[in-house]
Amino acid sequence: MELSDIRAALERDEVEPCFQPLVELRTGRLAGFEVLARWKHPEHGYVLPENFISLAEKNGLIGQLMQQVFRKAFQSAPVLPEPLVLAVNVSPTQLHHLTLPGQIRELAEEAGFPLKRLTVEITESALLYNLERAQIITKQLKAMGCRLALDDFGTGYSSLGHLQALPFDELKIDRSFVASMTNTRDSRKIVAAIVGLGHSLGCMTIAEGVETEEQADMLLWLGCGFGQGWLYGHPVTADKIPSLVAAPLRAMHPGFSTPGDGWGASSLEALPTQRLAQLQAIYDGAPVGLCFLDSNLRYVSLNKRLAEMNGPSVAAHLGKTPMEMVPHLFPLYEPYLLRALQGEAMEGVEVVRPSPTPGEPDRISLTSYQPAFDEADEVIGISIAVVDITEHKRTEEALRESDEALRESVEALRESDEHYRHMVESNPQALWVMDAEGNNLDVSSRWVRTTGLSKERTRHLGWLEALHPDDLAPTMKAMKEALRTGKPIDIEYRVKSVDGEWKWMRSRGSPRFNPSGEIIRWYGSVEDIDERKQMEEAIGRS
Ligand code: G
Ligand code: G
Ligand code: MN
Repeated sequence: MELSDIRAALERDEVEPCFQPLVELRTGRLAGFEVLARWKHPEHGYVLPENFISLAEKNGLIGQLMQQVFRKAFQSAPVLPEPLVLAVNVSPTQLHHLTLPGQIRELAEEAGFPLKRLTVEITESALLYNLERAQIITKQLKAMGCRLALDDFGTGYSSLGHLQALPFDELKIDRSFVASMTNTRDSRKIVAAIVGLGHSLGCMTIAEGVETEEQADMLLWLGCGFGQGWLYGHPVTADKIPSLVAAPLRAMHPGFSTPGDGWGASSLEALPTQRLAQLQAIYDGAPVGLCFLDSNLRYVSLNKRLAEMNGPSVAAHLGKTPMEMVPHLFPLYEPYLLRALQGEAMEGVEVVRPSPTPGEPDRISLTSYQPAFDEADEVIGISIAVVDITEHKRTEEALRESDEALRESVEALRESDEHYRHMVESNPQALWVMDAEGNNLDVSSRWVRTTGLSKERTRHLGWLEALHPDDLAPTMKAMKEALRTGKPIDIEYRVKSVDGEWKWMRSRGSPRFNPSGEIIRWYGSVEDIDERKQMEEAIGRS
């Protein structure tokens, strides 16, 4: 292109605006258009700005070019309903002319386009020549009601000083980052950082060059507000605006783009809407009441569980304060809320609150308060988790009670056991227990004292050791008979006592049966009948 060509183009009024949609990522709503200059060449068709803008800039024709583009753009105002905006580009060289704001105002007012719906895009390089003058001009633009956007952010100097020095409302993320974001971790990080920067400065973020659904998903996930690019539409001439404005909302996510290899490292990483759905499910399904209060103690979000605890619906809480929602409980919570607002985290705060149903016992809950901080370490809100531990407390109490009862009965048992033992030991008869096969299981200590045979030696058939050899066979016979028939035992035999004498004893016992009639145990006693025997013998002799 020659200088004469561009001059001729301007004279013939061949430079025109094209309009590219700006779209809100979360909703797909059309927010406005960026105005991009095109030279409608009689032979070459539409010529792109890269081929004529810098030439116009170098030759002092940019002002004239701007007038031609802006005037035509503003004339589209009638087909551009509220609140759609127009974003226009001004070249770095124009930011030196203190007349720029006045020119823009004149052009807009002439066409009846409201300045508050105009965004002026400035590239960072424009600020390098003369920051002071740029400050004056941008201040004026702001005073006129225009919004200011920093264009192609990330490619130029990206000086934070510029961001601070000029009153930007929007950051436009350069399309080079958007293009590589889905494949390159670093680009993704840069985009995330710019979005974060935008959030903390209170600037809207607009991603340029959005071409795929995958990019849009990721941008949304990173928190970027707006997008611009071929995915939403190429720059079009003014006559196409009405159909774009009338088009139905872009579905937020018309079918998920298949996550490519570039989408995170793990296939488990879900897409933003799925992620949100998952988080929401966790939030609502938690067996814990959860909410977030902003620094004015208004409910920003809460889960169903907490709404149930408080009574009113989730929606009824939003924007309200605990003082309004649970006035009777607020005095209990207030001290903790105030401390959390001071930045203190508290856990395990036990609160007793009256039951929502009258007549029911008090509810007991454990509450934790976690302050949320912004980048400047200021508390921006409080995250609260509430667990109802009433049932837990009740079972704990019941457990303690039953524990006590158990201890008491054990005590009683032990006592009765002692009574029993005492009874057994003081009994003049020796007591024994035997199984169904005739094995001795236990004897009282009187047997041990009488025979000198320990309990261990007495066990099984050990007791036979104490018997007089002559009495062994008849005793065994009688025992066998009793075991077979289940009839009571009643036998007499001599045992060798500790002092070496033979003593007559009488052993008697009876079986115990289980419910099906089988013998499970024999219980019996051995009685010293020696004196009686001797008397009988004496009588018999006399
Ligand atoms: O759409 P595209 O190829 O049209 O834009 C190329 C570059 O030209 C972009 O950086 C854009 O900011 C710039 N540009 C487009 N239209 C104008 C305009 O009207 N004035 C100025 N100064 N720059 C423009
Ligand atoms: O003002 P700025 O430099 O942002 O101008 C936008 C430029 O980006 C224009 O050249 C425009 O045609 C171009 N553009 C707009 N959308 C896309 C896109 O989705 N992909 C690519 N590669 N370029 C785009
Ligand atoms: Mn731009």
